[in-house]
Amino acid sequence: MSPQSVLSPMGPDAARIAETAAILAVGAAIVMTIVVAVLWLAMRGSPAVRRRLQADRFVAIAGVAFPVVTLTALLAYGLWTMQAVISPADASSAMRIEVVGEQWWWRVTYRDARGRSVASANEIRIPVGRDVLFELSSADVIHSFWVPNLGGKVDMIPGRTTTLRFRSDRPGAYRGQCAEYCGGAHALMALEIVTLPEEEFDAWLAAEAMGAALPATEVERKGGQLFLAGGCGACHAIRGTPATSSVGPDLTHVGGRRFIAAATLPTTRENFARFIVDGQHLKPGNGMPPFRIFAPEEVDAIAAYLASLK
Ligand code: HEC
Ligand SMILES: [Cu+2]
Repeated sequence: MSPQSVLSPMGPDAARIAETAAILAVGAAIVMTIVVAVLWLAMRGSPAVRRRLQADRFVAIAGVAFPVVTLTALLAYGLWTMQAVISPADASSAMRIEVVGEQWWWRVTYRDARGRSVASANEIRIPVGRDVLFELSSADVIHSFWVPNLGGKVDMIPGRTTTLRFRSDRPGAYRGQCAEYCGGAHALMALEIVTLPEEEFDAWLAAEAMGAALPATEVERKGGQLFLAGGCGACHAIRGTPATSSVGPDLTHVGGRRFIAAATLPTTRENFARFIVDGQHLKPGNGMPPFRIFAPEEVDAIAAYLASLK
C-alpha cells in the first residue's frame, strides 16, 4: 500500500475514482490497438482492404460517429462519478470538517453535531467507516485539497466554499498534498489524514477540544514562559494560555501531531528547535519569521514545551 496513491484506494469514494481510471486506461488501450491495426492495414493491406478504408462511409463511422459516441458516454460517466464523490447529498449524518488553505499550511476546524468547533492544523483525523464532509476554502490564493487514497481532488478557491465527501474503510495514515501551485513553498504544503476506529476518534476529539497540557517539568515551564515572552502568541494560539492569535497554526496540541509545518518535518523536539531558528531555510518563504533572539538552551526549552503539548 502506498500512502499517497490513487491506485491504492482506502474507501468507497477513492475506489470509484480508481475504477474510473481503470476504465479509461483499458478503453484507451483498446482504441489504441484498433487504431494501430487500421493504420497497419492502410499501409500493408490488400488493395481491396485499402479501398474499403478509403470509403466515405468508413471515415464517417470510425472517424466521426465512433469518437462522438464514446467521448459523450465517457463525459456522462465522468460527470456522474464526480457528482457522486463531491456531493454533500446525505450530509446530515456526515461529520463536518472545515479546511482552509493558507500559504503554506492548512487550517482545520472540526464541527460536531452540537455546533461546537475545535481548532487544529496540518493533520486531519477522521473516524473509520463514517462519511466526512469537507468544507474547503482559501485564505489567499487557489490551493487544492487532494488525498489520493481517500478521495478526489477539489480546488480551494478564495471567496468560495467547495465541498468534498469521503469515507475511509481502514485505519491508517494517508498523505495529501496541495495540488495547485500556490507560490514559493507549495511543494512543502502537504498534510496527513489519520483514520481511527470510531471510539478512538471520539476520545481523541474530546481531548483535542480541551486546553493545552500544563508544563510538567521545569524546562517545559520555562519554555512556556519564553513562548509568551518571545511574542509567539502574536500569531499562534495555545488554548488555556494568554496566546490566542489565529494568524498561524493552532499549537494547543501540536506535540500530538505526527508532522510539523504541513508534513515538512516529523514532530520531534529537535525539529521544533530547528523550525524556530531556521524555519526559513527548512521551508523557504513561509509566514513565520526566523527567531535568532534565543540562546540555544532557550530554544530547546521552547521545543520541549511544544513537544509536551500532546
Ligand atoms: C508572524 C507570525 C508568527 C510568529 C510571530 C510566530 N509564528 Fe510560528 N508559524 C507562523 C506561520 C504562518 C506558520 C505556518 C508555517 C508553514 O508551515 O507554512 C507557523 C508555524 C509554526 C509551527 C509549526 C506548526 C504546525 O502546525 O506544524 C510551530 C511549532 C511554530 N510556528 C512555533 C512558533 C514559535 C515557538 C514562535 C515564537 C518563537 C512562533 N511560532 C512565532 C507564524 C508565526
Ligand atoms: Cu497550496
